[in-house]
Formats: sequence, C-alpha cells, structure tokens
Amino acid sequence: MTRPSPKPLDVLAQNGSEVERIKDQSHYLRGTLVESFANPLTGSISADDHQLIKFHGTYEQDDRDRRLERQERKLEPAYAFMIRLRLPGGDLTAQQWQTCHAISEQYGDKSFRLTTRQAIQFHGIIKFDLKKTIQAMHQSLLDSIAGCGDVNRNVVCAPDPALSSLHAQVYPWASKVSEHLLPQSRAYHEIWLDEPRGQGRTRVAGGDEAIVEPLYGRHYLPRKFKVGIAIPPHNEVDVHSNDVGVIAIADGEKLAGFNIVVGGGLGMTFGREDTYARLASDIGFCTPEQLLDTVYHIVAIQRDFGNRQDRRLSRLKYTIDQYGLDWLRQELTERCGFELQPARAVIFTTTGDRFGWSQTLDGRWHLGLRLEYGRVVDTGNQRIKTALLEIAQTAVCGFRVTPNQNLLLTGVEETDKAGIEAILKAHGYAVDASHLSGLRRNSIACVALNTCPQAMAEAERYLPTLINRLEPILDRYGLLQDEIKIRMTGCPNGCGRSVMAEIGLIGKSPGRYNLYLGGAFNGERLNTLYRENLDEAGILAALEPVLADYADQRKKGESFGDFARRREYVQRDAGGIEYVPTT
Ligand code: SRM
Ligand code: SF4
Repeated sequence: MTRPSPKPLDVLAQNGSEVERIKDQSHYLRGTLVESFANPLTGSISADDHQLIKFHGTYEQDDRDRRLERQERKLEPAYAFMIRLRLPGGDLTAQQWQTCHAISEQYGDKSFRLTTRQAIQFHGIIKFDLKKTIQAMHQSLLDSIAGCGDVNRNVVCAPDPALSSLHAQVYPWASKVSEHLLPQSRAYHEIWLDEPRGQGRTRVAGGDEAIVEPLYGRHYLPRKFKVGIAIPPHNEVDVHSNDVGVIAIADGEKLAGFNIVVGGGLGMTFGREDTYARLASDIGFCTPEQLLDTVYHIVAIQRDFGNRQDRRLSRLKYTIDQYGLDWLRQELTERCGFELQPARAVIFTTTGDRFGWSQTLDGRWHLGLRLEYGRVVDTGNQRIKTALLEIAQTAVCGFRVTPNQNLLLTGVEETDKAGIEAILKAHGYAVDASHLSGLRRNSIACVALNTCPQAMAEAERYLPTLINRLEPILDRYGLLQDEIKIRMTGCPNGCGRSVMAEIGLIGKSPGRYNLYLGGAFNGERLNTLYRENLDEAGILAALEPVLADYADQRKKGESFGDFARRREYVQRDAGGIEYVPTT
C-alpha cells in the first residue's frame, strides 16, 4: 500500500465535520462558554458549547424520564449536566471521597457513579451550579479536564495491588501517561476557576499552536482516545478495548517494559456495516523509558491521519484498518527515532475483580467491594453511600475505582480492618460478594436511561431484574456459583464493554435486546450475535438451553464463552474481529 502523507490541518478544518468547525473556532476550548453560563433565561447552553463543554469533562443532558411531561407542559427539557472526573488508575484519597459525597448531595442527584474507566460521574447538576461544583472539586485537587472530548481520556490501570509484585512499579504510569497527554489550554482554569487570562503556564492569546497545544493543535484529535494499562495475567482493564493498550512485562520481580497493542474500540452503529468493534493488535515491545514517547507519537499519528469527516469512522481502529499495521509501525519508528522490539509472550486469565480482603506485600490490606453497576447510593437497608462516607471520615484507607465499576479500599492496617467491617455491617453491606451469584458478581451495565441521550433501552436499571430471573435457571442447572460474565448496554456504543462479554446484551429499543455469546473470559475475544431483538421472555428462553447444555457438556475448566463457540452456538466468523496475537 502507498504510504499516505499527513493531511494539513487547515484543509481538515474546511472539510471536516461540524465538530471540527467548532473546535477550530473555539479559541482552544473557550467558545462562548462564559456567555452560555451567564444566560439566566435557559437551563441549556448553545449548540456549539454543548460540544465544547465535553473537553471540560462535562456533558449537557436532560432527564429522559421527564421529557414527555415537560413537553406536554410546554416547558424546556429538564436540562442538567453530568461531570466526569479525571482519575488516572481510579485513585482517590479519603478526603476526596468525602468531597465526591458532598458534591452529589449538594449539587447532584444524591448519587454518584463509578465508571467502567475508573472515573467518577456526577449527574443532575443544574447549569447554575456547575461552576460551584468544579470549584468544589478543585478545592480537593480533583479535576475533570479531558474527562470527555476529542482528547486522551482517563487512563485506566490494573487496580489491585495484591495481584502482582509489579503493581507498585506499573501503577504510577497511569498518572504519567495521563499528564503527558493532557491538553495544555488554560480554558478550564479561566472559565471555571477564574484564573486571569494569560497567567497560566501557556499563552492564551494569539495563534502559536506549538506553544498553546503542542500535541493537539487547534483541532485536537479526530475523536476520543483511550489508553489502558494491564498487568498480566489480570486484565480488568480489558486492555484490547483501548486505542492503545499497554501490557506490563516482568523480568523476575522487575518491570522490563511493555507490550503495546493498538486500535481497540468497541462502538458500532446499528445499520452501518462499516462500523464495528475491534480488539487492539500487537505492534511490539518498548522499555519503560520509551513508553511516553511511544504513546505520544501514536496519538500524534492519529491526530494527523484520523478521519475528520465522518465521526463514526474516526477512531484509531479505522485509521489502522485503512492504512495497515505495517504503515503504523513505520510511521511510529520514524517519529520516535527507535524501533519497537518484538512483543513478548503474554497470558491473560480473567477480566474480573476480587472481592473481600487481600494482603499486599507491605503487610497492609485492601478490601474489594462489589457495587451494583458503580452506583454509590443508599437504597433501603443497604446504605453503602453512608457507609463509605463514614469509612472515609475515619481516614484509614484510600479509595480506588476498578474498571468493573467496583471499589477497592486500599492501604488498610490490620488494626483498622474490624472498624471498616463494623461500619459496612451496620449499614447492611456485606464485606465480600460470596452471597451473590457468579453471574451477578461478573456483571456490568452502562448508565443508559434516564440520563444517557444515546440509550435505546434500559441497562443499569434493568440488569438486576434480569439477573433475578436468570438465577433460578442457573440454580436449576447447578451453575449459581459459576463465574459467567454478563454485560448489558443500552445501545451499541459499548460503554459497558458488552461486546466482550460471554453473554452480551445490547439495547435495540425499549425492552428489546440483541443477545451475543462467545466473548472470552480473559478479554481476548469479542462475542458474536446469537439472537436479535429479544424481550425478557425471549432472552430467558434463548439462554436456558445453552446454560443447560453448558452444565452437562462443558469440559473441565471451560468457560461459558469458550463453550458457546466450541458447541457452535455462534460461529467463529459470525461477526466481530477475532483477536489474533501477532507474536
Ligand atoms: Fe461511553 C458515549 C457513558 C465507557 C464508548 N458514554 C457515552 C455517553 C457520554 C453518551 C453521550 O454520547 O452523550 C454516556 C454518558 C451516560 C451518562 O448518562 O452518564 C457514556 N461510557 C459511559 C460510562 C459512564 C459507562 C458506565 O456505565 O460506566 C463510561 C465512562 C468512562 C469514563 O469514565 O471515561 C463509558 N464508553 C465507555 C467504554 C468502555 C471503556 O472505555 O472501557 C466504551 C467502549 C470503548 C470504546 O471507546 O470504544 C465507550 N461511549 C462510547 C461511545 C462509542 C465510541 C465509538 O467509538 O463509537 C460513545 C458515543 C460517542 O462517543 O459518540 C459513548
Ligand atoms: Fe449510553 Fe449507549 Fe453508552 Fe449505554 S452504551 S451509556 S446507552 S452511550
């Protein structure tokens, strides 16, 4: 294939999508956000600012449960904002956790949510409270810069320090990569934190792109960009779902370097055959000293070559499939000034979290807590939000979000364990998850309704009910404690990484889902479509015979996803791209 030459950015601005125009004219992410937020006549903001505010980690939404009622009363939609924190590796101090609690009470919808990328989201913040919320975050050294938008997003990293002696060497790389790829514009500081213009670390006026945004330039990236770091054999971050996956390689107890995989992305659009989920492909191995340059230049390549006309085809996966992996390797070598070594052999075993107490090498403990789809809220006798606040007030541990929407309490001294357990128990919460079915322990659901504008069906609010109906079936076939991964999303964007699940459910319309089977337990294979457009009865009827067969015919140690493919419930080539390691 002929090697393409970089496309000049000014041409892109003329021919690009509407979002390219908005970025171009935004003066490095400022737009008219100040004016929009000063307008007292509406709870909404201008159309251009609606796009731009994403770069500040915020989405404008409206309460979809109330749309009709508001329409009938001739009122504007119930607008509110969602803020997504930037939390590399999901880490927070106890004090920061208390701030999150307070923000959700004072400005949000009284809950907050741990996300599949180890971040925290607040929902339901009205326009006139947004600045106060960001200032409250800032007081606790929390920010939402690049939480969303066409930039590198929150960097995810293997969360569990007890699972690998490498963890302490690898974990700090999440923050290093995040900082290295952070936008440099001071727009966030000026608009939300009242930093006077021109006082930030970069110039704000004039057009010297190289100074204002050395990596991103005036047009930022063609689309969102994601980096995840895994420590084999654990793959909680679903490393192959990222634009750049970074896989730690050990040399004894020492970190030798990282395998780099590129071009992962899970979003697809129903009715558009040219969109698809793709797992990242190996391109080689780099030393720790080479990691930041390697990731930086992959981002820069995507900046220069990514599709800026059609946002549905603009992720790195499409750039790679257009130009080829060899082209990417060559381009990267030229930009980095070094060549990646051949990728090292890697084995992954699971994408799941562990629950309960585990001891780390320094003799301290951490506690894995199962939270239902990351929602931090008190419900009935289960007052997890209050319990976690009380634990945070004792300041005996750190807080770490996992990529499965769960929580780790970290760095606990032996003497503090009983106190934490007592608080959880007093608020009706179990210390481990052994009372739950294996299916429930391994389930993920995206937010979907009532806040997500893209949702075609319920996910977070419905999956618990569906699992209630599936559990008697599992019980009937002796599978109640089997670890089976089920994930549900309200649309094919894949926020709950449903296309990687052993049982994937993707919303098509209210109450209807496509059912996918055959994803790998360790995150190394996509699932494939099994049945379309099922309601609840249809899902149960479709799954029961497969589960019964699994109970009867599985081989020793065979996961449900592997079984579904071996027994040809889904064909290997029935859809999706098979992960084929190049090593
Ligand atoms: Fe996502 C868009 C929620 C992880 C792929 N995602 C959205 C929006 C912002 C809807 C929108 O476009 O306005 C959702 C906000 C819902 C709400 O009300 O809060 C949303 N995504 C989420 C979260 C909160 C799901 C969750 O339940 O935890 C996750 C937040 C991650 C974070 O903290 O940064 C979340 N989203 C993901 C993942 C999983 C991952 O990254 O590991 C994916 C699949 C991986 C990928 O990127 O390919 C994902 N979200 C998308 C897409 C499809 C992108 C694509 O390339 O096609 C969209 C739609 C878009 O970008 O246009 C999307
Ligand atoms: Fe919304 Fe779809 Fe993402 Fe679910 S998968 S949060 S419905 S965009």
